[in-house]
Amino acid sequence: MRPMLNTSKKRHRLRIVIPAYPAFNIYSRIAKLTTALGPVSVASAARELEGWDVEVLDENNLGRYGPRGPVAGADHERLQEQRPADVVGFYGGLTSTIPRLYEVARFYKQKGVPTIAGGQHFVEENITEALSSGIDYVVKGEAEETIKELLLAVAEDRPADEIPGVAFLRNGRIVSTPAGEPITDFDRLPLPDFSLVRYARIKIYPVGRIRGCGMDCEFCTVKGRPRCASPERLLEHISRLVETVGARQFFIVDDLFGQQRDETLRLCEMLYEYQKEIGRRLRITVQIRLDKARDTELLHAMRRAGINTVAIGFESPIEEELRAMNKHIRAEDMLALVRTFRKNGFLIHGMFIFGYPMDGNADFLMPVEQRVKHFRRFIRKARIDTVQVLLAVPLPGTELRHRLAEEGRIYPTRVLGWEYYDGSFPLFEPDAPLSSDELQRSAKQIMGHFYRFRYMFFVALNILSFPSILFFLHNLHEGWARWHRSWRNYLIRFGGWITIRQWTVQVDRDGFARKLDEAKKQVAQRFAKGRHSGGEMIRSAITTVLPRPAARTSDSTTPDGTSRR
Ligand code: B12
Ligand code: SF4
Repeated sequence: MRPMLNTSKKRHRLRIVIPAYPAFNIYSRIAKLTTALGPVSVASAARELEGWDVEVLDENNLGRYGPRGPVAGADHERLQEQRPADVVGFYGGLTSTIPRLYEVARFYKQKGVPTIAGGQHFVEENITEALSSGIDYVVKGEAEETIKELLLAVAEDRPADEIPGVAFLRNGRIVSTPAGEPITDFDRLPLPDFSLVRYARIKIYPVGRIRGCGMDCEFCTVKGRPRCASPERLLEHISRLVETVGARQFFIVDDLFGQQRDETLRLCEMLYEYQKEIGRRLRITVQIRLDKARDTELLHAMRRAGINTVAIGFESPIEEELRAMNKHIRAEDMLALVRTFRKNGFLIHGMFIFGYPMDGNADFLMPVEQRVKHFRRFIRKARIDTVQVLLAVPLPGTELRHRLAEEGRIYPTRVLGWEYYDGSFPLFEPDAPLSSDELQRSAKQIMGHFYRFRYMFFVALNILSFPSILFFLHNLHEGWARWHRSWRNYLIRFGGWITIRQWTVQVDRDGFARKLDEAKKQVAQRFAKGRHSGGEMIRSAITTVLPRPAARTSDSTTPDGTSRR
């Protein structure tokens, strides 16, 4: 039976839920200061439909008034009493939040509310799982157009067969329609409206201009030819946020800033002129490839535009690993390139992957201690301001996941569920001579060396040394910039130490070590049975494993926010 709406109502309400992170992790703090752009874009498009009210509920950012559950997430029971939703959408952009997403979806489905999910987790191989976990419709890919057609179909009790890029069940069988064309004319879409995110207190606004990335890194889910909106549209979005809600900080979420070079230069100039006009500096973060350091004109334009932080995926200082990732950069060039960013005054956030798995045929053996040394030496020499060292995540839909599954190395998701897919946990059998415990310990060790308690004293010393900026009387701006950079970095490094401690306590409590042992045992048994040949192995690791809620959601929360642990 098709899920139906109450047709006697004059207006309907769509609520889009951004599910809570499964546990405290290094992004938990930032999640309280921002929100996700994708669901806001979808909500803004849906609001154009006549007769629909739309809201977004970010469980990671409930602000002061959000109805919290006793432990984490929102209290959906209360929300449904106060302001019943007629359809509920779910943001499945982060695989680690999927168990929570399914729990909340089941809650709404039990109440007879139709549920729709979208986001990067929902690739073909996960559709069966979604449709048996409380989701009525899965939207594959971009949803600004699809959501409107789907809501109309649900409201009019029409089948969704004609709508491109959706999947649903009919008589127990999956109907999956072919994907629609990727969006290229962004001017047709409304600007994402963050006022739809009820309760959230947003300090860092995610905005974007380009979707897709021309590169092809093995571990990444972002694929496809880049498609660009105009610089005018992005400036309009930024200026609207500055002028209506006093926004000052922005994260341009484009995966590779600087694509479409001439238009990027034009955007930078427009941003510069705008800030001059309003007499305020904005703080903008972008994600960029290291090799853009070779483009001096671009770097200058970026600085003038108020881009003060660059997030760079260095991934690894080890040549063989870069090759396996398909990263198209040479380890020996990396130090010189990162120094160029630094010299140009950018704050640098370095993103690394520790212990990247080689192709089965690769003949590369490096002991863990040596790897740690490589990483530490590189981070020190590059003088990166902040770092994240994560483990490789075999994300659904990536070549990495397919390769590892084919080699029979992925730990079963029944034991180590999606909630562990946030980069902090080993999720597959690593290359010899590494072990998964070592891998996790070593990544933490590199982070632990960077973020230390002693930086608290450095913060204090830094405050005392403030008058030293007078040595820069000839250039007070430069003096202030230097002082501020070290003060900020020490503070973050001390804060990072607290984060790592909190994370460690939580992981110990969760009993991850026990689950990891079980997962390793199961992979070893598979090998012993010789089941790792070809297709069968791929199926057992990739294809949807129908969820068993109790095992899956052991460390997440119930829809009313109470802990299951
Ligand atoms: C900004 C960002 C972050 C931010 C905020 C994340 C957030 N969104 O809440 C921060 C810095 C916190 C972050 C952290 C991490 N991130 Co991140 N991040 C991004 C980034 C760069 C941009 C997201 C974005 O705004 N996209 C633009 C919007 C318009 O696209 P979209 O979100 O896909 O939305 C469209 C559709 O998906 C769909 N849709 C979206 N919502 C909904 C809702 C409904 C109801 C429907 C029907 C459809 C729908 O329609 C939208 C519009 O067309 C993406 C890369 C990317 N290009 O998407 C990675 C990405 C989302 N991150 C990723 C990852 C892996 C991580 C980390 C684990 C770190 C890491 N190892 O890289 C952590 C996760 C922390 C955790 N708790 O698990 C992966 C996620 C893949 C996955 N399956 O999980 C991505 C895709 C990048 C990648 N390398 O592949 N990230
Ligand atoms: S990791 Fe970055 S550069 Fe590589 S494919 Fe993904 S978005 Fe593009």
